[in-house]
Amino acid sequence: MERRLLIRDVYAREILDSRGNPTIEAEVLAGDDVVGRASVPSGASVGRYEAAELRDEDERYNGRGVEQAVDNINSRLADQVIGMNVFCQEEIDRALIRADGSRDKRNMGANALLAVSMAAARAACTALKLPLYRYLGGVRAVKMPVPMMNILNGGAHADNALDIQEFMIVPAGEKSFREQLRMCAEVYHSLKSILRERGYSTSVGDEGGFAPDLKNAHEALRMIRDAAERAGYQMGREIQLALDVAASEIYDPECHAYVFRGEDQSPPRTTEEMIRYYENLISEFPICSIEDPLDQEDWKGWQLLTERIGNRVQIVGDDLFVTNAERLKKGIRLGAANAVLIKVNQIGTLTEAFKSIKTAQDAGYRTIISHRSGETEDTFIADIAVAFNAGLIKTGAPCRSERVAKYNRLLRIEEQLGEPETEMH
Ligand code: 2PG
Ligand code: MG
Repeated sequence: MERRLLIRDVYAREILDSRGNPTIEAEVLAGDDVVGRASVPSGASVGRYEAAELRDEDERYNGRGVEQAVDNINSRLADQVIGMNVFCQEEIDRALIRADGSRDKRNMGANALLAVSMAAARAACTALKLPLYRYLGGVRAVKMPVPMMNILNGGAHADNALDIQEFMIVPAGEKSFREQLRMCAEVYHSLKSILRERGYSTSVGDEGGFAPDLKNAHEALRMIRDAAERAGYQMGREIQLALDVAASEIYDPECHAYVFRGEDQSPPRTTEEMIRYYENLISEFPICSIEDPLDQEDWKGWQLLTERIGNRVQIVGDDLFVTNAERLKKGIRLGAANAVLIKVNQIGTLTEAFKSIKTAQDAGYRTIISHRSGETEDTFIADIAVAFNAGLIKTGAPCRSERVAKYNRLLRIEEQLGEPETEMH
């Protein structure tokens, strides 16, 4: 017989995220006394095709308040899901999508839908006395993700002149998550001393990585290479590099070119020149992954880039796919990218995000579960990464508690799993 526990109440409130902007926290009450709570993150470099966040756009919080979205939960969405079985995640998500009725969830707000979707899953796993990853992934949840740790911030996440948004380190080889985390944190600390010695600022950006005023990507990558070596690691063999270019942010549709504003001497680059730029970068540095190397509309460019370097480097679609299974299917058909970034708030419900993970895995695309630059203390994504054997997680530097909370959650999960498999690079 199917197990049933009915949703009795739903309540949402406005809280703050790690940038001091409002976001939503929701609670779902199932049965008499089971409460699941979850909060939603928010991005700064937002893809054009993401589901729509509802913001009040009034005088509170510079227009970023979420009172309307909170209200939508407490009245309209609550009405829809009260009385539903909390273990039927798909049905709950379908009801939320129906209640919104728009293509991009602008009516109720994707932030409102997601808060309820996540809080329902939390209530369900709490009722079953299961960890969230076990509830979501069942007996197949066995693999710890490898961290892609963003230790140097630029672009929309920092006030420096670096055009590339994220410079990440990725531990290579078969090691426990605990070991991988230690390696990354050690490199992070040695990067801090190197920056200090060379007279650069060691203040941090939105994701906890340093945000020094470096000239360009080469300088940033050299600095990280020095840091890894000083920490005692062999660059390329033990630690690899990864980039999130967030290229839609630097693409100028008027001149059909990419403008590197921080590099005063560099003329705008065409798609072909960008591809050559990446070919040079990967021949100089052990870069294993490049996210959003080109604009979110440039499908042809993505195809060409994947053809040219996709056999050597992981090419990750973030703004390109926006965790949307339909866009991802198009990419798979075209051979654009070979990996997808999964951000639950880009699509607005858990069921849809899980569908994108499955679509990617069925097609042999890699999956990276990702935070947003605006986060909360909620560690939900750590559990998603394990539940779906995603292989990789992107959740910032080992600094700022909203980032570290996810790493610490993974340390606990690893203990519970005993001797889990890890992804090899
Ligand atoms: C990204 C993310 C997270 P944001 O571009 O991958 O690192 O940034 O949340 O600002 O979109
Ligand atoms: Mg990105």
